[in-house]
Amino acid sequence: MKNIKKVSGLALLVTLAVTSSCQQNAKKTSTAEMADTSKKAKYLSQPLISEIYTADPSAHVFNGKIYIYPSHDIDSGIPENDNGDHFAMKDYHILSMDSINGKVSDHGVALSVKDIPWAGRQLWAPDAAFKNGTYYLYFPVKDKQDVFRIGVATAKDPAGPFKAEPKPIEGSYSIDPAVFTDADGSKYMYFGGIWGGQLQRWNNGKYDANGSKTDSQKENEPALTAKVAKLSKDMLTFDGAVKDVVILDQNGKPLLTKDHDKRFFEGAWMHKYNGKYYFTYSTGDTHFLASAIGDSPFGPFKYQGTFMNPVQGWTTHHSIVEVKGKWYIFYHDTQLSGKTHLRNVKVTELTHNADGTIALIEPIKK
Ligand code: FUB
Repeated sequence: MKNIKKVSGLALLVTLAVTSSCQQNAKKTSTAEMADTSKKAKYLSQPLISEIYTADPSAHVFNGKIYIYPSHDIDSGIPENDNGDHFAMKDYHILSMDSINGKVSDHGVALSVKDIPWAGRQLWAPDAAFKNGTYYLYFPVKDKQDVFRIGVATAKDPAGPFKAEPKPIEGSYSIDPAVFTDADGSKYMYFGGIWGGQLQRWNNGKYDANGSKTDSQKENEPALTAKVAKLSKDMLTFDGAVKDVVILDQNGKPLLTKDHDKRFFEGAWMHKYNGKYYFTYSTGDTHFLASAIGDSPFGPFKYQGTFMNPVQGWTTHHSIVEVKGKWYIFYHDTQLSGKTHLRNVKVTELTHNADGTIALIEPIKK
């Protein structure tokens, strides 16, 4: 009995000790959880995946499923600069979801820089399109002379793997291709980006390797702008000339370089709503997403204002897609890493106002 009592006493002590330490742990855990929850609560939406870093999400519905074509961010150790050298991505992973809030699948490597015969470095923001049983992945990458060009790769499955064509698309340059399919099946590619995207170094189809690193020299001139080209029936070439995407202000005058919080920087996208063409883009160094509306895929487009305020991170890059009668915007921020070059993709609903403008999205709750 004595022994039993002793053991019971010891057991009681151990139980008390364990209980109190458990309570402390429980307390700690719940505090940590609360902190985590409150951090999460400040964001409008949560990262779609956290196993790899992803950015620049171009979303499409293929065969009733949502496919996302993002950049795959990696930590290359290259210091940050205005050329964007720190964005040293080497491959693409394609993501898919059965529904907007559904499970996200990562389909693994769909295309690697080492398998693109003409490529040098930096696989940046891609997009995809479908025609006659083939999926086309359009991607910007620097060639072996360190000049951004746009390439195309094909696959029979929307998730790849994709096989790259031996050469870049003739007449293509700069970054961020976005392919829009109109109601009649015609396809148009919007592309271009200033600063690290090199658009300011192109003049009349010629590249100046010693050209400016930014657009800031021409403050009172019409701003540099995105380019648009119709895609040929073969989806591998441009059909006709590359044109400027002209964005006019409320007085019908082109936006100027000094309109830093309005002018095109990079990340073009096109969607059609109620018969109008919505050209949307990033203002880059001022960190907004802006929209301009036109009556033709070639424009001109009338500037409407900004519709997304700055995200956490240097800037965002988006796509807009209709899924089962609702509109969504896919975008990225740096919630997971807190680092400019290690981003994560997200999605949230997008609303068109009664007057046709896009309702303002606040990615960080106030
Ligand atoms: O991901 C690299 C570059 O950053 C993209 O091409 C730009 O749009 C910006 O998101």
